[in-house]
Amino acid sequence: MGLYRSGKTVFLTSLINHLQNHRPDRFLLGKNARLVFAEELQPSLFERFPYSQHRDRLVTGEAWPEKTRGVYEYACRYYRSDWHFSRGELSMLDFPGERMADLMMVNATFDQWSDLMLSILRDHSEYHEPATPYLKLMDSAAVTETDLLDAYKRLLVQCFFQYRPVISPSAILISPAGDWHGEALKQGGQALNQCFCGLDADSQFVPLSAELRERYPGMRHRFSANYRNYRHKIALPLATWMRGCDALVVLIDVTTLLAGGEGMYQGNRELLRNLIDLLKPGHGYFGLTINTMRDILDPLGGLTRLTRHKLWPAILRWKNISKIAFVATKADKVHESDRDRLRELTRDMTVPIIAKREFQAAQLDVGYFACAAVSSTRSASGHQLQAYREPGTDAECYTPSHVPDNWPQTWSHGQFRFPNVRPWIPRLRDSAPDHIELDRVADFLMR
Ligand SMILES: Nc1nc2c(ncn2[C@@H]2O[C@H](COP(=O)(O)OP(=O)(O)OP(=O)(O)O)[C@@H](O)[C@H]2O)c(=O)[nH]1
Ligand SMILES: [Mg+2]
Repeated sequence: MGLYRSGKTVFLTSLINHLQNHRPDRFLLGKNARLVFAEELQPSLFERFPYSQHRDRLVTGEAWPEKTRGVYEYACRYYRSDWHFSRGELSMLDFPGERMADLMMVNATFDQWSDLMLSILRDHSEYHEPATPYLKLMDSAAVTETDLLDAYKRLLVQCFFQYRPVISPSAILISPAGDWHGEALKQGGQALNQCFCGLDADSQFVPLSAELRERYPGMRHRFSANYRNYRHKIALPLATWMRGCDALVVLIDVTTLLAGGEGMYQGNRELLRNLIDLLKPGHGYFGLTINTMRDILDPLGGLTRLTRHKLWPAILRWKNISKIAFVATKADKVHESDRDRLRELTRDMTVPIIAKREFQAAQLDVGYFACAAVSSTRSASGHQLQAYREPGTDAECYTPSHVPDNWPQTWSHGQFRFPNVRPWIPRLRDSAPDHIELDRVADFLMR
């Protein structure tokens, strides 16, 4: 998982390219194991991930993949030279990063979601400025549904302009049918009239304070019903899939967080904290910790306890997220001498979020990586990077910012610069791109 533009689609495309055409000298797995790709499998729940389309666009258009607008799954079967009696099956998901904000709906009723959204808007300084008109409107003597919808839409659009990630319902940016409104919103004009806070124009909802919920029970009732439909259609399928995963890869674009300023960092971290709380990595169904599971399943007397245990049907279906990889993406946008720092910043940002879970669940493996799925620069002397231009022309040279040792106490938008570059990828489809540490991430996940 990762926010919009964090690099999910590029990550998956490059990973699939390497798995389908594995070369141990370029993609190290285990102790030099060879992976043999057997076949692509039918996705279980979502549409098929358009791998070839993304791979071709990288080469022929020399352009990065288009923004993802739907939920896509890629599944395959493979063999490994260091496994003699088994084969592996891998299933991975790609989705629009904007949908991450809706995952907060998963365990919440409309009232609870309202309280959570309003507490983020009130208590987190990075939302104060865009949220003030909406919060003031809720405190006024009389409000109408239209006024609230209008003000909340404007608040979400301001958050989008200021790169704040908690924009929910995300349908305001990507409709349930997959129409991306971001570009039109940037142009201004009438675009906002075509964007809805819900499944469609007649099914909208916005968070209501406890006081408004009491004062306007009709409004609360309508919004609750619209919220439930939205949650069911948009948030639940994604969350259910994620909760059934063995491993979670959290992509964090540290270069963009540095370039975007401290508000962007804080917003991202808060959202990540909420999502980790929701997915409860290291816990099985019903929130049992792995320690409890192990105790119940202990071979000395565990079986007796298991048969007596009320939850045994659930335990037999037990699945949980037992690995998390926190991955700083686009590591090729920083000079090679700075890449360890990129990994350390990712660690500093996420350790406080995951530490409690690691402590409670003895079998939660956490890894930290600085990775580029399609490494598109070459580091040169004098802290310079060479970026790919066109075949036959000289590579362009530029100097990116230095990555700091620690997250600064305060920093502003534009203080750090890590320019975007074009993808540098072999034209031959079965030749996978250069990468940085993508194999380490894969090895961690597929071990
Ligand atoms: N230099 C470099 N840039 C990358 C890499 N991966 C992603 N990018 C840049 O990041 C942008 C976004 O990458 P995507 O993979 O489309 O991001 P996403 O997380 O799928 O975004 P959404 O579909 O909006 O959720 C790309 O258009 C590139 O500009 C990488 O490995 N190296
Ligand atoms: Mg994408």
